[in-house]
Amino acid sequence: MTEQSGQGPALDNLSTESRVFPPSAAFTEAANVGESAYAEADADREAFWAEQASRLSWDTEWSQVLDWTNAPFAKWFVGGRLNVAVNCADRHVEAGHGERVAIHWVGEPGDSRTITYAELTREVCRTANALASLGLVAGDRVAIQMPMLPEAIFAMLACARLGLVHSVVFGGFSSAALRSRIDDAQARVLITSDGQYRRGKPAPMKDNTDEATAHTPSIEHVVVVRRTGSDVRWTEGRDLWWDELVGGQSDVHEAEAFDAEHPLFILYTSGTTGRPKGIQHTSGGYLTQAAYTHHAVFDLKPEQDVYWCTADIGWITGHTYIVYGPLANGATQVVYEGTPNTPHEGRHWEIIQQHGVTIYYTAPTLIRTFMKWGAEIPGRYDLTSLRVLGSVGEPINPEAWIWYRETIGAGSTPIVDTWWQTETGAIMISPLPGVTATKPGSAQRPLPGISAKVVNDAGVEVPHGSGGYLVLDQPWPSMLRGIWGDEERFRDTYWSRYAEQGFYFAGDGAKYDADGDVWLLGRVDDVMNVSGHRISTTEVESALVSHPTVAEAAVVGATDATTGQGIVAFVILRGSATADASTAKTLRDHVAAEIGPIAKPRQILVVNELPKTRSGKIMRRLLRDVAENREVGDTTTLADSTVMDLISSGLKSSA
Ligand code: 6R9
Repeated sequence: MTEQSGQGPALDNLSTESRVFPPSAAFTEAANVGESAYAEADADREAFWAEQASRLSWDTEWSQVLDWTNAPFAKWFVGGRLNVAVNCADRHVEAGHGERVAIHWVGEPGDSRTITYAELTREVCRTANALASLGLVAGDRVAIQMPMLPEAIFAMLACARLGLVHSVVFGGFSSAALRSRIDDAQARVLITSDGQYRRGKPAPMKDNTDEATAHTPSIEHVVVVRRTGSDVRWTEGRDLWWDELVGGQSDVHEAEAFDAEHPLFILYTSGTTGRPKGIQHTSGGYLTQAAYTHHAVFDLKPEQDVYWCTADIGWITGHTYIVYGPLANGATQVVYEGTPNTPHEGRHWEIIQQHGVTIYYTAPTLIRTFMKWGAEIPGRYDLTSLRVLGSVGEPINPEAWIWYRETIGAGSTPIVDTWWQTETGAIMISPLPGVTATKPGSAQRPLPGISAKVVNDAGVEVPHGSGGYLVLDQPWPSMLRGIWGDEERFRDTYWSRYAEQGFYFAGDGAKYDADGDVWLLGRVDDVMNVSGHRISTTEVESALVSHPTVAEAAVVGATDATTGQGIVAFVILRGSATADASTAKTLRDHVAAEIGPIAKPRQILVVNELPKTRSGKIMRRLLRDVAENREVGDTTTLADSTVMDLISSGLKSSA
């Protein structure tokens, strides 16, 4: 493989990892999905997905499973019609499970709420009636910026029920980030809350959305959930309290069926340029793969399991594995509002003990944080209910994987390391807990019905034992249907690299081990992965240069023991500006205000020069060497080969 320009962490220990953990005979015996699923799907992929689509309730059967004639724009379950919200709520009540708990909601301050499928259905109907009363019609966009409250889930499902397209914006994103997302999607309504509980304290939320909506003419109404009771500014006529708007509505709503390809949501994610991409997902295929993967990968038994995914609904993991997958499957799940160390570092284990959680799905960055806090903390709780553990968001290092299995999983629970993306909509590569002999650090094998390959620059599959780029060589039901308003960018980003072969380019480096299992090696583009959050280097660079003292900036993701990668910024100040003790803090705060606190650089280094190629491209690879305290690599393509010496010596003298 040619040199990677990428940000991928060097997972050196991966190449020597050889431990294997097969499932117990008892687990295999009772598992939802067995080995035969792979062969069945390989024999007839479309028939396999048609069978999975039959888990859902359709108003009209499809006439064709897949139409790929207009590739890369797929149509799945052509002509089929369904209502996504009915599939996630009403139908479970109709099947006699109205009293089953859908959501054990746990508030950060200790309050809680138990919501059955019958109540969920009524709440979604009320919310749908409320949104319809605002004049919203199928196809309109609704922005949602909210903490992890039940109302966020009601709002998403109410949109789905009405055929409205939701765009959930992570609660930690700044007003500027929210504003650009609202503008791009031309959202008519924004749903938010007065505030949120964060680390034991109420924090404002509506202040942030007010700053955004001061400049978003498309927004007609802002619907505000009361959470913290804090004071908010109020725009008469535009702003509406949720309880007043929704509270008085009927809890009956006749749902209309929508086409399988009706848009369900847009979710913005970072790309290699400063402008986030609005990833578009549709209804029938997305829900089919969300439900199937949740059933297969987590071995969900809706009658017995208590499932908990710790993601935020602002990310794709929250969309697919809190809202759509689990609720389509009639699961009982925990939804937790707050941070893992409020009021103490055992909060997650306390919740698992209290609710008897059986399936726990989290991110490597959090596992590493738990490791830092110490094994004695989970040791104080009864975690014996756990039977499947999941990981998502970034490659998991074998050390964290083993700790997770030993300390949280009593040395016996299968771990499913799930590789997927906002764009793929649902899990693509993962062990199956009743089938796969798992290997710490490897996502291993594409799921039944999914095809992925590791290829070289020419698009030729690499032999076992070698590395290259991960591609998806067959369409899949929950694949993105485009980038909102930008067809060209969709083709360019994902389909141009291997246009001849028609492969989807995932942007990740990967390798096969000797057995042909897949190991993910991190991004190969200028996208960083900080605590499982995708942030583009360009995005942070443009935030930095928007500060009046900054002339130029280069940002790299440096390996970080806890967050996977940490953001390190190299900045050149403008002529008149001089660096002093407060420079780094000022710039870090500026980035937080421009993008959000998650994008704050871990380190800001003021330099006089940046390493560039003759064509003017910043050589981030060299800056990463500096950021990771390594010997600086090959500098022969630099326009000025002395630049790195200047940077390195400048940093040493200022350290
Ligand atoms: C679901 C989600 C996608 C990027 C992806 C890859 C990284 C996610 C991973 C993983 C290795 C895993 N990634 N899961 N890398 N092993 N199990 O995280 O979506 O936020 O769009 O990020 O995350 O680099 O390309 P998204």
